[in-house]
Amino acid sequence: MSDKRKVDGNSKNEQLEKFRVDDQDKKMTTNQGLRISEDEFSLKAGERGPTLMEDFHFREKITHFDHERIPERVVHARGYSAHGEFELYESMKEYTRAKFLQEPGSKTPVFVRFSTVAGSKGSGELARDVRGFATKFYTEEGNYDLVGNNMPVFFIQDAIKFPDLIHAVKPEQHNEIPQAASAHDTFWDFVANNQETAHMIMWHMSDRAIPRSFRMMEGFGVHTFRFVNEEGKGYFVKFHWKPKLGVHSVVWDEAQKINGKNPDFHRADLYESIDNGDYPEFELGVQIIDETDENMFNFDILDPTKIWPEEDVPVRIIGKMTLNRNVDNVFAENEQVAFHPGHIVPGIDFTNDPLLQGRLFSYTDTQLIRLGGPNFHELPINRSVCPFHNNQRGGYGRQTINKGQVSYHNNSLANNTPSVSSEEEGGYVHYQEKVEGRKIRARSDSFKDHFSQAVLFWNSMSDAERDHIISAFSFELGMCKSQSVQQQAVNMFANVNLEMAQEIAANLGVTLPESGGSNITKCSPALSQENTVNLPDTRKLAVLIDDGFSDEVDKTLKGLEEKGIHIEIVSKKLGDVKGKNHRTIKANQTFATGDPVLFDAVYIAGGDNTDKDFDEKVSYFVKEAYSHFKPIGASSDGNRYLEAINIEGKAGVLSGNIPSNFVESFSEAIGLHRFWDR
Ligand code: HDE
Repeated sequence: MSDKRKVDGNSKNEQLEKFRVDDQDKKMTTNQGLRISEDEFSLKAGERGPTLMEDFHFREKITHFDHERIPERVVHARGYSAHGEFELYESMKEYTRAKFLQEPGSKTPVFVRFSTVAGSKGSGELARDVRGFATKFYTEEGNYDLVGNNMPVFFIQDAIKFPDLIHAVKPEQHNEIPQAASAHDTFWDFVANNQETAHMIMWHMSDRAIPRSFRMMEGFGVHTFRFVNEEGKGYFVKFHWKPKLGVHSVVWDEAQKINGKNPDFHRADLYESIDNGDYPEFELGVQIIDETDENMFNFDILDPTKIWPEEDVPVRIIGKMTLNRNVDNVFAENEQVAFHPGHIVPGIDFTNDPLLQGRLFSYTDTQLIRLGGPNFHELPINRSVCPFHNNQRGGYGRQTINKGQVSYHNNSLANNTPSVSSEEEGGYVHYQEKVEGRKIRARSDSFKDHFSQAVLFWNSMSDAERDHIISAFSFELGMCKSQSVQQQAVNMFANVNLEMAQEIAANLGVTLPESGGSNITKCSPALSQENTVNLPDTRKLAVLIDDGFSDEVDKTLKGLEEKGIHIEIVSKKLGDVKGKNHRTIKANQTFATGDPVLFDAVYIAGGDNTDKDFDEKVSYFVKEAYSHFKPIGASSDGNRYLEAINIEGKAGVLSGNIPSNFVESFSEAIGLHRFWDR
């Protein structure tokens, strides 16, 4: 394989560098390279006369502008990306021949795009929605794309229903309302009339649908894929991404407000973290099932509406992805990147999951319209880091200049090259699964249990998570106008849990279902966010401060910073705030820009002579943070605000009367994220 190149974590960056252009301090030219003498006035016949057709600079500038939009993605339009590297901890040689999974310590460049699904390109990022989590590994054997979501199951079992699902969730046809929301009649009508959605809807109504950060979500390949090893033996495999910071969410009231205060909340969080050197990290886990165990489970392992409970099939952590570089240009990279579950490498193969099979068609097809032709693989972000050679020629925007007269196979004029590779040389060989059957449009009986795992999910939730699910259903269905749709949905979810459905029905004022429920008692602790990793690192703390703050504030802030907490100083105006000891702290937010929903926690530093306006602003800030269950701390000066609104001593509320271990206890509280028992 002489034309293959050794890949390391930086290989893609080196390749992209050849395409990067810095316009700063350069002379302006046309696209043809002609220097331009004037860029403000079009060429006219007389100062007040008509513009002349011969103004090539005007024509080029306007024409390019007129054409600078491309169709947004039909789903996952709103997304944001970053570069990074994947490092393997443990060789997977026993299970797969994929080169990037052989050598512990080896590094592969990656590009990740996170997204919402339903909203258009400019929509708010805190929609209640599934998040896309798509990773492109630039391996020495070609690009491998793991195009997953932040939930491990999907709404439907067969790709032929995807247009129906998406038509139902997108804004309604007649009035294009609502944007980026599933809280409307057509979505819930689809749900109630397509009951395979039950399990995914439980995830969709859970806190997973409103993540605190892209850095704090899990990722899942969803489908069952196949690993194939050097001997040709196959294994079923599911892929997981586990965030080092744990899985955390916001609450719904907060999500709605963030969409107004900062609709770019998630992308800004990702961009700033990488910019600050707080590189997001995700560990890659695999669940592996031997082919001989295919039928050992009480669900079909090829059904994409089912998980393999982690307690039954453990997740083996095999490597870590670190996102360490922001994009240089969002259009060139985030918009033009083309993912495809069919971008595969030797050692990884598909299964007969009918959802996966359909995706294998859709992703190339969609790039043809979105990126304007068959040469999208030549765009810098999509290029593999190993060379590509074949007999494909022409098409819009072709960049490769293929030399020679031959563009067909077999040939004698070019020694029958480019030549195919044997399996030993790295040629992709499809797994020789034995298949036989009649042509039939039907679903296997093994795919027909839609509720058992929805029940498993419900059983695994903490009390707070259950409350949130009931509130989410009540909100979403409450936004529906059709009482029939509301009733159908409530009746459907009585199959998951009768009390849950009755509570939702009561909130909606529809008839309470009388029967339902399930006798399944199994639960999977791994599904609850209550059992996730809790760390204070990179959490954002708002410090509310005014002139005359006390010495203890300095010490506290220093201590919290050492714990990895990010501090923003919020005051009445920007600039210097003076402390008692003549020390100053710079306010970088005001009460107008720094809303409580944009922070993870609040610290009331206070001041020695605060006015009514400051007191009111602090009081609003603290009440809001309290209602969103966030940790709140106060200095000795700040205590009076806690007293005034009667929250002193409540869970997650720490007063400065215990300064000796305040930093320790407060940073621990910040790590705990939310205090539900208030
Ligand atoms: Fe996608 N999906 N999808 N999807 N999907 C697209 O491809 C499709 C599905 C996912 O950041 C589109 O390039 C069908 C499951 C992500 O660029 C499109 C079906 C999962 C992204 C498409 C599914 C996903 C997409 C739109 C039913 C999780 C964003 C733009 C069989 C495993 C990738 C594009 C990015 C994007 C089709 C179901 C994840 C139209 C037909 C299941 C993360 O091709």
